Amino acid sequence: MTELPPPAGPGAPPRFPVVIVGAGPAGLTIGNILRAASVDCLVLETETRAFVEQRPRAGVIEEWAVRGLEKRGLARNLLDRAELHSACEFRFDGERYRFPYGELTGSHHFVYPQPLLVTDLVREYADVRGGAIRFGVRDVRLHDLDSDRPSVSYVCPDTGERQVVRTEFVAGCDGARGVTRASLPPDRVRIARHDYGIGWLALLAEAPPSTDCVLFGCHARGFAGQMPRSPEVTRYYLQCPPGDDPENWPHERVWAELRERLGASGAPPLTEGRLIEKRVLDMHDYVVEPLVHGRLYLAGDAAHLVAPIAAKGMNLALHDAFLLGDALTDRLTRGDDGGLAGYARACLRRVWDYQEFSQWLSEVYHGTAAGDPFRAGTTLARLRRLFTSPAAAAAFAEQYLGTAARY
Ligand code: RFL
Repeated sequence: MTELPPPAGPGAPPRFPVVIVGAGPAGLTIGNILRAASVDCLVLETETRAFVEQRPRAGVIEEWAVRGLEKRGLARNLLDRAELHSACEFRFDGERYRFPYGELTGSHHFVYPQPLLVTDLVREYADVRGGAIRFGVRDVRLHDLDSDRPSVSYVCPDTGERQVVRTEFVAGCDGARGVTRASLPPDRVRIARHDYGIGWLALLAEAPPSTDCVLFGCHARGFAGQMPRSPEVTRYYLQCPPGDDPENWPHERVWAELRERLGASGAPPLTEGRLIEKRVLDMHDYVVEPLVHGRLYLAGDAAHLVAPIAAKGMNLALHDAFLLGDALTDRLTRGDDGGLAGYARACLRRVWDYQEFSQWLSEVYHGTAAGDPFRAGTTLARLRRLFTSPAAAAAFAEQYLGTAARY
């Protein structure tokens, strides 16, 4: 890890061409792209390195995103260790329907837990490519974004003193609860929001999965999902009221609901296990437009949140990061502004497409439990169409894998 360069003069603050706020998949990917081009940058992160390397999160990565990481030398461990998924299974009307999306598209999903990817990206950035990173910083603030001499300040965890860093560009990659989005002047941005009015109880069970693929149970009692994580640990989801208390879901109730909602003729029984994580996620989306203000460029969840319904958030974060990392590199090494000028537009086309797919899929998952017989009827028709119409199946597979030729 490189030390901060010495101040430009006695008492002058350090200067980095790019300051990246947030060490998640978006920020670390941008940092790695910049360091590969020998551009200096500083990553500021509020948590510790151990925390970001262990925070449980996503698992499903689309093939184009893996190829993007591979092209930038960031996918060695992922390609060695990730599981490949080429099918999922829907359960509705008491039956099982396997959907072989790999056969339809020739493409598959990679399943590689986000903490492992973050661990790989931190190591490559800090230990291999010599990138500067500060963990545990507090109270990050952005200054003079409208000028060509912006700066970022933070409270140093060691001294308790506020440090100022001069920069040319700020990458806001601090996720859904960060500070960079809040630095946008409210009269210059639009934040489009959607609330599904639905909660998911997210569970991790110490138990092997009951099938090798992802399961979606579309049931009148509510949605249930199973995502295999490893031979020992399985992620489950149960639809619940938004804001529900996880304490309302003791072990027996969880397993009874999972059995009911994922039940189907001929289905192997679920293997019960101790629940090691239990929290309620409220399903909502937002998109910030434009993603740019002065010298601040937002990327990943800081710029747009997509509920984990279709497993798209980290994929979009990586898409932004590839575009922004390359655009900043072009600007700082060749003076080429084209990538930065087109950044927001290029990101948002895929973002809105994925948001639309998440809404569509949400109705598939939750429509039968809406308490409205009309919605239940149209939802079941939508589900059946996936297994009776090759054109509908092909369209679903393309959106599920993000393989459209253009966005
Ligand atoms: P992150 O990963 O939230 O990283 C942001 C980082 O910024 C730090 N931070 C700050 N740093 C400095 N100053 C501040 N003021 C700061 N405030 C925050 C944070 O500590 C953190 O380290 O954002 P990024 O990089 O944009 O990445 C986004 C992804 O993490 C997210 O979209 C995915 O996890 C969403 N998601 C999934 N996406 C997929 O593509 N495939 C999946 O299978 C998938 N499954 C999921 C998911 C999200 C889930 N939850 C937790 C809602 C499953 C779940 C349960």
